[in-house]
Amino acid sequence: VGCSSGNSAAPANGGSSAPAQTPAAEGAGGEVTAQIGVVGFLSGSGAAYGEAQKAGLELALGELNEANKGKLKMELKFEDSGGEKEGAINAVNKLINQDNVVAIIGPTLSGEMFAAGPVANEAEVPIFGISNTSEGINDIGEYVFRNSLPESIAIPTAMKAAVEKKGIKKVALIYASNDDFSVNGYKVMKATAEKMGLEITGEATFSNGDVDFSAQLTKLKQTNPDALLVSALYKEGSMVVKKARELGITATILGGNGFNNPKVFEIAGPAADGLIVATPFSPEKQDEKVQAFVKAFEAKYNKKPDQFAAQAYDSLYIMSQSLLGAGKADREELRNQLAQLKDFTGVSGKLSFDEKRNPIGDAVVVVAKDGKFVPFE
Ligand code: 1QQ
Repeated sequence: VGCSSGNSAAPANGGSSAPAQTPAAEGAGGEVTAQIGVVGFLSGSGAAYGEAQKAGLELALGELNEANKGKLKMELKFEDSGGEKEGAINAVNKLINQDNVVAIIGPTLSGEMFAAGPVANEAEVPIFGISNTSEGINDIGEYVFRNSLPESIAIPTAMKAAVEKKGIKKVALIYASNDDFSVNGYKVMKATAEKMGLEITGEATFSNGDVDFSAQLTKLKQTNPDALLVSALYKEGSMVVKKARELGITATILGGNGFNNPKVFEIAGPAADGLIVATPFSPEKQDEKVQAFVKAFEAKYNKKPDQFAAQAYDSLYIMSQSLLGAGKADREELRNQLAQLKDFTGVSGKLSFDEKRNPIGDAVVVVAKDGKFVPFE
């Protein structure tokens, strides 16, 4: 890269027999300082995801640094990926090679993790997804973790609930074909529909960045589905929902994780009403921990947290617990501690990892009503 910092990064693939670097030193009085990098979709069409994640992380950081005084001080270094694979790769490289972080949280999109995860994994730096819901994320390697509930769990939960309560028999699908997350969500929707014996009346695609969905939706309307399954990020997804209603599509609309952000109501307006989504987090949940989080979040930001803020918040608690377990800011120790995580209970529910470090957890099904998501019952 032409730039040599005093403190070189971990070897790219274990070629050297030198002991692993300790990215942050133990400070006076035994307090461990840990620099953690964050890669977020902080600008561009999905910036509300990154903003929610940043808010959740900063809230947790304040609470944890207070609680861990004298033992552990975490510092967050935010990098904006712009939602692009290239941006995510550059951010990960910078955090590892220049900032010498002990671990990375993010990036936001599955596609970004597929691109940047291998870079961190090769460098043996733990990388922790907080919103990557696609299949195959953990297959990148041993240093890759996530607490985000995969769509393969969330979507079937939502589809089963919707089919049961709405008597759905025929479905049409529409998705963004140039986004890894949206494509994966579509595959899960289709496989679930087939497994449930639903008839698929039609399929259509669009690209992220598109603003006109009339041709696709007009075609799908003619196939007369009982439900429209939408796999997209919030911007395009919300425009699809709005257009579908404008075109007189009355079918139940069901979406994936991309819809778990309040921007949906801003963009789709009243057309969002009735939209069904599965999420591991609901601010309405009558649970002490959840309500304490919602209250603290509202006090700091003057709005309710969404799913992205919740999983971000939980991730720093997991980092804190694992760093305290490691007793030092060491990448390999931290990785081992993360891998051992069992039965962590956060605001987005109970979390443990399967043998491939995939999160195991439950989804709740929510429905949009008057500008917010409420339990679907
Ligand atoms: C993924 C997602 C997106 C909705 C994150 C914003 O779940 O990319 O996996």
